[in-house]
Amino acid sequence: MKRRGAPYEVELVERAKEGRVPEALAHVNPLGQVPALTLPDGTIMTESAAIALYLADKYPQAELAPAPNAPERAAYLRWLVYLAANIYMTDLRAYYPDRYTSDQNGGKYVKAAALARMAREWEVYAEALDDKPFILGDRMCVADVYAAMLATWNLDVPAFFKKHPNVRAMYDRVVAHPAIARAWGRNEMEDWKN
Ligand SMILES: N[C@@H](CCC(=O)N[C@@H](CS)C(=O)NCC(=O)O)C(=O)O
Repeated sequence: MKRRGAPYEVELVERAKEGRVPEALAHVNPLGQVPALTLPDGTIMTESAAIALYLADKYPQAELAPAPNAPERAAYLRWLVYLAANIYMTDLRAYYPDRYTSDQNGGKYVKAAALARMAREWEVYAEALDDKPFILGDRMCVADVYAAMLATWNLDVPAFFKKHPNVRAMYDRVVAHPAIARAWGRNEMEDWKN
């Protein structure tokens, strides 16, 4: 049988307290953010989208990315970066609004604007997904895994899935993948099954 998995170790870290980087993370990511990946030669990678792109290319046998010359490659890069550069960043403004204003009372406005923006960004993604099983068509790629993760960060996930049943259907397909199910389980991700 073709070996798809690659060995890895998971290290869980404490969440950062506002303004304080947890010690375990300080030498790995000066911003105190997860995820971070340490490669066998000690190289440290941060930035979730870069890590996803790197791993998918490094382990092509997992078939989680179209090959560099495949016609779907442009859409693959576009949507993965779209998620990381837009929805993820808007999520951060919704979750950490006070970081994005120097006005003591400004957080609630940052959050409200972030939620409106996020709704629009998801509409664009849902429209691109359309009635396809995954963003590129029939085959899952790491952009789908990334989108499924971000879907669970909506403040009201059931309402979000109700509004975007096609994103929900994609989410269900992603979490049915055995490796994703394992990771979701380890992270104690809530089960959004009906
Ligand atoms: N651009 C980074 C953002 C990472 C990020 O914001 N991670 C959050 C968890 S979702 C975090 O560690 N937050 C703690 C903090 O910023 O203090 C990436 O894509 O990896």
